[in-house]
Amino acid sequence: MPTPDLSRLGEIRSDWTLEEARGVFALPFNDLLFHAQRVHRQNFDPNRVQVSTLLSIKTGACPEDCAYCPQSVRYETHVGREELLDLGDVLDAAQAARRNGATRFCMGAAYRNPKPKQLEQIKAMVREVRALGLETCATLGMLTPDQARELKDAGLDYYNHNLDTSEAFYGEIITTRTYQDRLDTLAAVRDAGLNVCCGGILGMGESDLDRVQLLLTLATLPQHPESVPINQLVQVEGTPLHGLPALDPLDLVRTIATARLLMPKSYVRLSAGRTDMSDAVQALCFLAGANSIFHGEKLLTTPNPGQTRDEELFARLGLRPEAGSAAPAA
Ligand code: SAM
Ligand code: DTB
Ligand code: SF4
Repeated sequence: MPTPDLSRLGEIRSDWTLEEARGVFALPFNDLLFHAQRVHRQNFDPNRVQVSTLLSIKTGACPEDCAYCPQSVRYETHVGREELLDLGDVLDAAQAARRNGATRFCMGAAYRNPKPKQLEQIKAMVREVRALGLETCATLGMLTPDQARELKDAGLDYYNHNLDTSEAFYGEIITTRTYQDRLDTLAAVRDAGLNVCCGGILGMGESDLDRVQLLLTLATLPQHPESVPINQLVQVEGTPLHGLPALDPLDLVRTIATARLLMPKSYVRLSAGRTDMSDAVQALCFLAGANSIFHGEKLLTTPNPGQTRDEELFARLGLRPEAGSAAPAA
């Protein structure tokens, strides 16, 4: 594997080649972490972590067949079918998130794509959550350009839509929508002026090359996503991916460091899977350039470490939550 030009690490580029990205990923571990931390410090306060809270506003019975997902209607899991939450319940959760120090509130729905009536209800949620002084994020499946613009007009700050893995491995995981469908939604979101949150999942049986190719696809978009969630697969009984060998934590760290180097100014979120990670692994992820997490007891339908464990982790590492950028409530 040729060594990449180390003097160029830190540049914001959308013209990375596969050879270069593979070279970064394959650097000796200490070199990789050194450069990732160096570039991280050029762009961010190394001791600040952005904190978001997730709420599942529509749970279960999703028509898609994503092999990792407990919410697919095709798999028998602990997740039942629920209706779209009422505005009042969403606002209660948003207020609690704000009290607990979150600066961004992300609303997730188990949809293939939102229908017009659902979008109207969700726009009202976005408006009201933003009025609380929280940044808003939504993940609702595929969007048309018009829907993306409507959400932007309602005050949405971020839209999360993951590529999940490389184009080559994608067909092993999802058959009900294409990689191009996902790229089209990302383009609609970007064109509407929304911030893009896009990443993937590790531990689904993908190779190192798949990991590099996912990051390369993200890093060669016309503009890097502002936020790149790296999820470790949460294995849920009843889903096809339950029972796979556990991810090697050093592969997770390596992937995060590569994301930091390919997309120096993007927030890299250590997303799902933290309940299965030791403090030491999470510390290495932060050293590698991760600077955002979800906090709270629950992700969408699976457990997350919770307030106490995260406060202890932050105290042990001298980390502090980042202040929010949304306008305070009038
Ligand atoms: N239904 C919408 C969609 O798929 O775009 C939005 C919600 S979906 C649950 C959001 C993301 O959560 C997925 O793209 C996937 O990356 C992640 N995810 C879902 N189940 C997961 C699991 N078991 N482990 C890790 N990440 C998971
Ligand atoms: C993302 O990349 N990870 C979050 C968020 N975006 C929506 C979701 C993780 C879901 C984990 C499985 C669950 O709790 O259902
Ligand atoms: Fe549905 Fe999203 Fe789960 Fe796929 S990841 S099954 S689209 S909720």
